[in-house]
Amino acid sequence: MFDRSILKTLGIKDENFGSSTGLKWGKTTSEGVLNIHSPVDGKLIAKVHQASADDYEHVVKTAEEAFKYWRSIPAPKRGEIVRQIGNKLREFKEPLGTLVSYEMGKSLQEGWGEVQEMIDICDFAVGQSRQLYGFTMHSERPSHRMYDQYHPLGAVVTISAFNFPVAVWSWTAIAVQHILAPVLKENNIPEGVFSLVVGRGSSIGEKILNDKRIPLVSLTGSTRVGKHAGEVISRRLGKYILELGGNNGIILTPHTNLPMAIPAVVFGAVGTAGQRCTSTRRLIIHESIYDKVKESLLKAYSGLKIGDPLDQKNHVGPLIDKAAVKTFVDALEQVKKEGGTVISGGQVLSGKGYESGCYVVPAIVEAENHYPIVQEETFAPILYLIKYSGEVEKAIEIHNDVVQGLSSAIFTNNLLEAETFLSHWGSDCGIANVNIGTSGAEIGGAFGGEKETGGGRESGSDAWKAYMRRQTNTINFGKTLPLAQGIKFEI
Ligand code: UN1
Repeated sequence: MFDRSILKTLGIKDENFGSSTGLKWGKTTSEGVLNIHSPVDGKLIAKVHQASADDYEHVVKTAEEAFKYWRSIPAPKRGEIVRQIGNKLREFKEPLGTLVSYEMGKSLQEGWGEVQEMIDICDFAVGQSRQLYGFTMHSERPSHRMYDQYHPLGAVVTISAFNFPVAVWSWTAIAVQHILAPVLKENNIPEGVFSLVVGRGSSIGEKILNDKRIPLVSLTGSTRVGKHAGEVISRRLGKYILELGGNNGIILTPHTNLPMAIPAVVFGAVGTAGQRCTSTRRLIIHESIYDKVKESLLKAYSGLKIGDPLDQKNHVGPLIDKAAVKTFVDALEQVKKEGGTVISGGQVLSGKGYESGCYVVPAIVEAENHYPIVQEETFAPILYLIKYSGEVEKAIEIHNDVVQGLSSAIFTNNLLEAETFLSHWGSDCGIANVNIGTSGAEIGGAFGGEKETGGGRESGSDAWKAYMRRQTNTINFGKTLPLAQGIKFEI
């Protein structure tokens, strides 16, 4: 049961506006209203009036102005603001995580985990604010010094997806904007430093992609949307970071520690009801352990509790909406046509507790990697079991034989297999793990993937560099003007 007083705690009203520059909100009501229903119980959570083109213009102009102020603040002082934001998120972790769970349908544990991910990123950014290191280089010219610096880039837009409404670094949630407000106020941060626009992709989205005032767009979404965004932004030579679809696989070799692997596979496949970019979709199993793995998974799946994600006894909540349920059902129909066998789950649940029509029983399917549907990312809890024989190289070949390249894993206690998987002829993904699953990455590592996943790294490690403007500086502290490459130019 969702406690509606949480909405009040988070500043969510029955009707909300879709744009904000910090403390101030737009007032547009003419652009259509989004009725936000929970997939948990089908009830209306709140209404959001979409932002207009004028709202967008106002937000970007305000952000441009704010940037002039914000860039003049030393990085560690900017980091101090982020520290305060992290503390505010700590304060609101429970209600915000609960709202994420209710609005999106993921389990309460995962909802809270998502807010924890924001807090971790804040902590990371605070430290980073004192570590914007660049290289120093030796100049070929006498009495010259060279180094690089990282400067603020400008107004950056993050377009985020429904499955991680707050953690995939976004300020796009109305609740988050409200949580930040006191920090902005207490520190006299001008309007425009943290803004929000909720609007239609076809109007506001296109404006962002085409807007020369936005030097960088970081987008999490489908490959279809990402390809379009990449094309449009490239035309204006803007920068983008794309984190798109994954088709993540786990390899189980004969040297797998099964009691450890099975929970990792199940969490990867059914966590967030299979709606993470990092969800486990393909399990590539050595023939010698195939039957045992299949049996263990069937047993584990039969114990899964499906229902209200706010009730902590449940493992699996609803899909985001009925369209997602249809995609799940259609994919299972498709895989059967292509030769696959559904060996567990696949039903759409109805009756008490399932009134929203968004609950499904996670499915296990015996399939082959080359089936067209297996090659696609279906954003739903479907786990394909794929058999391999021979050495680990064969499993890696199957694993890499998809167009996506986000997350991957191998379970093995054999050093040679593990290292082969991580080698340059191993997994071709942005994330490759040994003895842990494909989902639930820590924020410290670079997050993103190769091939049709888009190539971007949206956070972690040195991903910060992409959000900054790099500058090479050469300083002449001599009294003559030697040219590089030994060129002589006398006047
Ligand atoms: C996503 O699904 O878009 O690794 C992001 C994970 C999370 C992030 C997922 N830390 O599963």
